[in-house]
Amino acid sequence: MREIMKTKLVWLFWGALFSAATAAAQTPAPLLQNGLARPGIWLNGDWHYVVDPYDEGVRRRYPLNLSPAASTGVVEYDFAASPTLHVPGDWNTQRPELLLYEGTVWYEKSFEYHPRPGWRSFLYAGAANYRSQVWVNGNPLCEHEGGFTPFNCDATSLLKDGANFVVISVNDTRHADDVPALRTDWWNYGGLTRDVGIVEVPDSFIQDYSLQLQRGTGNRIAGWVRLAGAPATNRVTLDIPQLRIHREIPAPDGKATFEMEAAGLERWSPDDPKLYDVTLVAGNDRITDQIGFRTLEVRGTQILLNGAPVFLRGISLHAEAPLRPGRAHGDDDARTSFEWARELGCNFVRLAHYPHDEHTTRMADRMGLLVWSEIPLWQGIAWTAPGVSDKARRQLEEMIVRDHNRSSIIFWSITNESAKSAERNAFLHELATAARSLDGTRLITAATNQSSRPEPHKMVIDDPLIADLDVVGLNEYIGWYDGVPADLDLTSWSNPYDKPVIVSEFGGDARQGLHGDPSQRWTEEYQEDIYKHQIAALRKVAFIRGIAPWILKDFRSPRRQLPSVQDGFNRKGLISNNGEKKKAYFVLQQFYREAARDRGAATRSDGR
Ligand code: GCB
Repeated sequence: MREIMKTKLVWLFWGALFSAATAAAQTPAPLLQNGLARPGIWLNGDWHYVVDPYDEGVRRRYPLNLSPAASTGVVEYDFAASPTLHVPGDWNTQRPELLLYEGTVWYEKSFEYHPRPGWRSFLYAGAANYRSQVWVNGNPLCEHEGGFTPFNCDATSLLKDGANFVVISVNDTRHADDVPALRTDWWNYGGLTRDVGIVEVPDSFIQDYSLQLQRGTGNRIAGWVRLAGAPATNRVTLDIPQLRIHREIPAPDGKATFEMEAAGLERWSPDDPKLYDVTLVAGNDRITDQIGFRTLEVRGTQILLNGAPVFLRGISLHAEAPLRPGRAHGDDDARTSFEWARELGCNFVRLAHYPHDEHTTRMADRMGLLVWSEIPLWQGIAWTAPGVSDKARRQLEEMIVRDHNRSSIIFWSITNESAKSAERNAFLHELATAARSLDGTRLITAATNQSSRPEPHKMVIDDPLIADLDVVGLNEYIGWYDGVPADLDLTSWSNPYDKPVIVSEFGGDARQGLHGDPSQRWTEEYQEDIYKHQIAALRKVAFIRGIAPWILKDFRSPRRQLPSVQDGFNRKGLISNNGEKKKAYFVLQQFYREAARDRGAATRSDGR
């Protein structure tokens, strides 16, 4: 009896100590620019996991990764004997019993590691949906919220030479005051959905940098480099060998700023996605990136890319893996989806409804696709609930910091289809201001579905949010949720704002292989008919600068349950979830061929 009491006391003691340590978990360190290209080790591969629907893992000391055989007390878990999940990857599509699971899953990885003396080691995660907590060798390291952006935490003091282990709990429970909120139209794929690894930098290191063409010039490169860590150096070397640029730049107080003539510079464009190798050296730190240079501006209702008007031949995409079920990640998924988009004739992709992974935006740079990137501030946000604006702001910042050197990205989008209200307008005004102060060089947009109808077939774009935007994204579903395709022939459109408009969504569902009369919903012919009418109607609207129909591929959505038609998928894809093209794909392809022949500058012949 006394022995049992003693054991209980020891466990209580450890429990209290452990909870105190857990409470000490930190917010992540500032994001390292270009973490994917840093030295270190990837921890991708098989991780042991334990499902924890009752959220008992902390109390049961999962972070300590105890071995039941070697422990004196009762230990009711054993990572080493548990099954594995592949990282990166969602848990839903790896185990049938987890398809609909929403809650906590604990991941564990044991590995050999040899820290470099005088260097720092950051635990990096490309994304963990939605909340995650990280422990290294049983010690709390950091926690992160937001399912689509990367984070890194300084683990130098916790990693040992030799055997190490990392435990990460990931919880994807939805809450009304999260971003996104309770309801979306996509699958809530949980887990460590993107790369996880250890990224190494010297004690004094390059934290972040920005290089792009100076506003108003076509060949002057301007930028900055920010240093962090031990203040060992006060200079930065910049090399762009192909432009014969080699500069030593002073970095007083850890920041170097520069601008320089770049004679002979070839500008990045979808037709010629030229990237330059850029190398930065500061003390012992050295990083190389591939960066393109282009100009971007708005003039009235025109968007100018490298000084010339551009028409955006777009398509919307979810980060849904193209050729297998589940969340997309990595170069291969990005390449396949973008090859489909290119074959369709696109020069533009709307990456909906959250930041896609860094492999995707880097692939867009390489393949020459212009990008709309957005945060998941989708319908139904609790605008006034405490903490929501901080959550949105953090995701916006993480998206912009990660990708502010990607020449492909032209739009930061701050919301999708949020209903008008004074609270929403104030919230989004702050967010647009924040986006501009983080990156004053790209255009701020949002997708609105708020139009008014003074007469049945008169559509007037009407949303106070537009005052804060550079470019208007307009979602409309005439022919699907709203009337029938022939209504498009009668619709007149008006834009009271002197700003470019992109039709950021239109479309309708079709089950691939289901054929019938064009009047029969869910058939390929009905969807094809919507596209024919949409294109004919939009050709006539002078202020439209591009379209991004909804959507490239069918995607999983829990609210799409019509048997034999939807079966858990939103069927608005131009390509089925098995990779087969539907008839509407070819209608859009034909339109894009014609638009590209006009050099993409116009949908009509009046020089718009
Ligand atoms: C929309 C949303 C998008 C949905 C789509 C649909 O307006 O922006 O997220 O998936 O409609 O299919 O209903």
